[in-house]
Amino acid sequence: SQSLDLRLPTPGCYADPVRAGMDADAVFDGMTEHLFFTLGKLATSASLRDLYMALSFAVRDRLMSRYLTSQETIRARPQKTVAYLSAEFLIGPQLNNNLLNLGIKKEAEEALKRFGIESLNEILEVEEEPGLGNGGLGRLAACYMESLASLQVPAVGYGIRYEFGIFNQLIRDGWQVEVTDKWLKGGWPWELPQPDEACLVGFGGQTESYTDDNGNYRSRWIPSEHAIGVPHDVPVLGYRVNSCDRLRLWRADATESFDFYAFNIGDYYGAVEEKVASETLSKVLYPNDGTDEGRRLRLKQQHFFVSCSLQDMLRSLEKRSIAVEEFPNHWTVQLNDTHPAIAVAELMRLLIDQHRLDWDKAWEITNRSVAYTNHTLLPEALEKWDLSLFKNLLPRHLELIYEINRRFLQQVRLKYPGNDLILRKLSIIDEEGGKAIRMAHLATIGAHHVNGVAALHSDLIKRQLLPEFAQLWPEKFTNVTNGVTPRRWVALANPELSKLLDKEIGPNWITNMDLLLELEKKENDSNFLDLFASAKLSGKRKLAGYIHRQTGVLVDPSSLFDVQVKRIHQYKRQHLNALQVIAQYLRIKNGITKNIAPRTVIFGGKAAPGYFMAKLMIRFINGIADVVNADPDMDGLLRVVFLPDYNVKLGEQVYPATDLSEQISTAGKEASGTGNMKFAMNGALTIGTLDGANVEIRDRVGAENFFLFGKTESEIMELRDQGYSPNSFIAESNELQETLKLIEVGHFSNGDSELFRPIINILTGNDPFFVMADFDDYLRAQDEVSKAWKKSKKWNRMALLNTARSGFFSSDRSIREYCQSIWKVKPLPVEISCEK
Ligand code: TH1
Repeated sequence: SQSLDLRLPTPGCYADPVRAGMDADAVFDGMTEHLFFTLGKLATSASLRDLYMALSFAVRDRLMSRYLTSQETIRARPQKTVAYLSAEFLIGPQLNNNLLNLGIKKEAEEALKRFGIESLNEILEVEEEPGLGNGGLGRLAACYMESLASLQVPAVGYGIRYEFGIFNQLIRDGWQVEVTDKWLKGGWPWELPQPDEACLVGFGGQTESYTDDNGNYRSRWIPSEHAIGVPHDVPVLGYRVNSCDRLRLWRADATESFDFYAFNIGDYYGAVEEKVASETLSKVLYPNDGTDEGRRLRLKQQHFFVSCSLQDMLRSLEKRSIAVEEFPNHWTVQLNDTHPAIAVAELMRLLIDQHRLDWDKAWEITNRSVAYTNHTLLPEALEKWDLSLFKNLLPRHLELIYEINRRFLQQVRLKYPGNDLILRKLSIIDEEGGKAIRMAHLATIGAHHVNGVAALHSDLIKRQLLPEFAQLWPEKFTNVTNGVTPRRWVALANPELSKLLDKEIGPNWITNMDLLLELEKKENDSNFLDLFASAKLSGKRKLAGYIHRQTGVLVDPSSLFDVQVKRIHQYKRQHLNALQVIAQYLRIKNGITKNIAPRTVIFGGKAAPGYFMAKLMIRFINGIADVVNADPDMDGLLRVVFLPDYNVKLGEQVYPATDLSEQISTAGKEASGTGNMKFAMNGALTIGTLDGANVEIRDRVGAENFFLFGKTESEIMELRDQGYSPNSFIAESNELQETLKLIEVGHFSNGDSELFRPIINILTGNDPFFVMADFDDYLRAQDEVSKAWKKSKKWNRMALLNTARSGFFSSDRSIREYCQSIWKVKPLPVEISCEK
């Protein structure tokens, strides 16, 4: 073994300096080697894509010593690791982020020059982003992984390697068209498949009872089918640290043994079918953001990745000969919404059926390990599984859930004797209508902490969503306000602003966003305000170019860029914004232009393919855009743009270019929002309701630097309880009447008065999201915006104060809070001994 050791790198030094040097020469050599040996290309005939691949492999090589040393450090040091379980990780493009966090952007640019590439952007352009998430929930998971690594906290993100992520969106004749997202075509250089760490997962079949060797009654599960989960690992490097955590995404494979059996009995096609069925498991992401479809394949996906992940955690203990009873000291398992909530039952099953623990011990371990984050109060988003479907797919889990529920309700009975109503309200089983499993109840009972994602939201969880649970376990409920990573959303997305910040306050803001407060001193410094504004203008010029290339619309970078980018949903009220645009259009048509600021109103976002109203809202916005942009009366005053295919990459262009951030959801409906934070950091002012994290953004940046409008959550509730009638609000507003009239006569649909009828009907019918109730106040706030825009120095000061006071919304702060109050984990610095 002595001679073998000599051939291995020394511990803490896995870097081969020849292959992984950090200077431009080494990066160039790495690229040349990868072109030749990995890609089979000559440098002379390499395409942009070849160069992207070569640079990515070269950068990946340079992560490897940090990645392997980090994994080895975590393995060797008995310290708690975070397991972040999420059905979505919307990680975005990887190359630029890894260059930034490694600190070799300049070197890469230098190396590219030798291939005749003048700008790194040319290469970044060709990167496919993995769309493994719908929106905020998936992006939050990605920001949290980046912050965990940057804070040097040992962590694994566990999820699914969907073969097809969120669809690509085309706009045809104003309608959304969905196109499959083939992100893996041509190979994705950032993943490391680990087939030797595959896990087996069962589905279906039945349970049977038996007596074990000690004479105890037990249940065992005989699944009728299996799938294999193959981990595909993505290194997640922290910012300028050695810590490199792991995102472990499971791909579903068919099981070989079943194939063999079928071959022997001659059922070749049957075998292939089962293989196809199990590979379907990780085939596609469900494109619903905040609506639950209750589909069997979705539950299968959830159990698949949760089971693989828990087996992986248990195996990590076994490998180190750590007793399974120690699980809570080594793993803290965070459930990102209820999508992985089956973990409560699956961990119990693994502990009881496979590791032979008794119920009480298994429950103690489960409860000490698991915590649950709720991300929505919308009833249509709360996961409920039809009991017969659940039993059919996971019969053993159903038995365990019944027992969890029985013991829990026993406890409740002791506390509230004779109160059957409260039992019905708290039960995991929903008995109303067809019986169903309420996943939020399972998660809440199984977890040691339940948190919401903004102060208001966490409060509403206690008051409205789970009041009986909050009364039973007040200490369990807490808040961790969301955050976003300043590395991607400022340092990488906004190089102009970053340069200015570096110059003014030094580079440490990137890891300590509270330092931005020093900018407050500059609020009256005209020189500095001009520099701040020109950084913004440069972002707007770039976006204007992109808009022209994508949509053919010419927009004026000196106009107010008024932006709403997020999933299209009625509760987010893109139609409220659209109505406001029509009102402005009418004013201009009527020659009332005195108080109007020149605006470019920009929309972007995808609608769930089955969500008719959301898709119609996209058509509606495009109908308005067509009319407005073709009307010479609007020149220099109003432009409307719908940006197709909004995703992480496009977000990186949009946030730095925005003056006004639209955060206009019905109060009480948006749990937090995270786009709102990205805008504020980049110096946009917010027009918004008192909803989600808007409340805290306004508190931090100052009410005078925020355009507030709309009914509060309690006013909305009151209105609803009184029997809300939108028509009473319409009756009081001439502008609203004129606006609705113009839509009804088909002004934005080539004279077709039917096309947008469903929008009119819903707004004048029961208007579930109180658009009519908030319209006038919204218009008033928009007038305030226009007025403020015209005093450009004042605007720039307000914008600067938004950036200066946005530090709280760094995901570093959120992650520190999770670490201290929920996970009880500490950083574990990683040492690399052989690098300079
Ligand atoms: C979002 C919330 O709507 C948003 O307010 C919040 O900022 C974000 O999560 C992060 O906390 C949600 N996304 C989903 C997606 C699905 C189901 C529920 C939610 S809640 C699929």
